[in-house]
Amino acid sequence: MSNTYVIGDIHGELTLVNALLQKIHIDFQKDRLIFLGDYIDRGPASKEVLSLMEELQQKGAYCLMGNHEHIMLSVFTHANARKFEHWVTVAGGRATLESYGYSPSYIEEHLFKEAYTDETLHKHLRFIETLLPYFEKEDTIFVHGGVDPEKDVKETPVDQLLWIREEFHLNYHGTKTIVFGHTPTSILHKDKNNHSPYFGENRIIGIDGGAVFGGQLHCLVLPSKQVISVSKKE
Ligand SMILES: [Mn+2]
Repeated sequence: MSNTYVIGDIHGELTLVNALLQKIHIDFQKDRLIFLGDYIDRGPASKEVLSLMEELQQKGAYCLMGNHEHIMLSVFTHANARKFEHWVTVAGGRATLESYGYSPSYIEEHLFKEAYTDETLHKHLRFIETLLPYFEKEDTIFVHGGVDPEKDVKETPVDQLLWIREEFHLNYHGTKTIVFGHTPTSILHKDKNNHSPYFGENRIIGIDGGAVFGGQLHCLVLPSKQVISVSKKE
C-alpha cells in the first residue's frame, strides 16, 4: 500500500519539520511526499529549510511554491525597492535574510536586493524557480492557496493559486479534493485555539496549522486522512 504524505507551511521552522519527518517513515520507492510551500519567512531557519527541500526534491519529493517563495523570487528579480522593503519589514523576509548570515543592522541599512549576493541565497533562488504551482492527481489537487472555483486549475494564474482565500474556501464545488495550506486552520475553524486540519464539506482540506505562530505543523496522510503533528510546545 502506498501513501501520500502532505506537509503544510513550514516558515523556517527546521526543528519542527525534522521532528515531523522523523515521525513518518517514507519509502521513496512507493510513497509520495508533497510540500505545499511557504518554506521561508518569519521563522528562524529559512536557509536550512530550503536546503532540506532541495535535498528531498532530489530524492523524489514534490515541492510546491508558496506565496512567500513567490514574493522572495519577485523581489530579487524585479528592481522595486519598495517591494523589497515590504518583504523584509512586513512579510517576514528579515528572518530569511538573517538565516543567510546578514545581521539585523546590516539589513536595516540595506533595504535593496543588490546588497545580498550570498551564493547560497542565489542558489536557493534558482531552486525556488523550479517549484511547481500545483500538483494534480486523478482525484486530488495539491496547491498552496487554493483554486479559483470558476476556473480549471490549468487556466488559473499562479498568483491566484498562491494567494486565494475565502473565495475558494466558501465557493469551491468541484469534484476533486483540494489539499492546501496558506490560511491558518484556526481561521477556517473560526477558533483561535484550534490548529487541527480543516476538513470542509466541499472537499477542501486545509493543513496550515500555523506552526510559526505557535500552532502545529501537520502531515496529512492519504488515502487514510490520518494526521501526524508536531508543535513547539512538545
Ligand atoms: Mn504561509
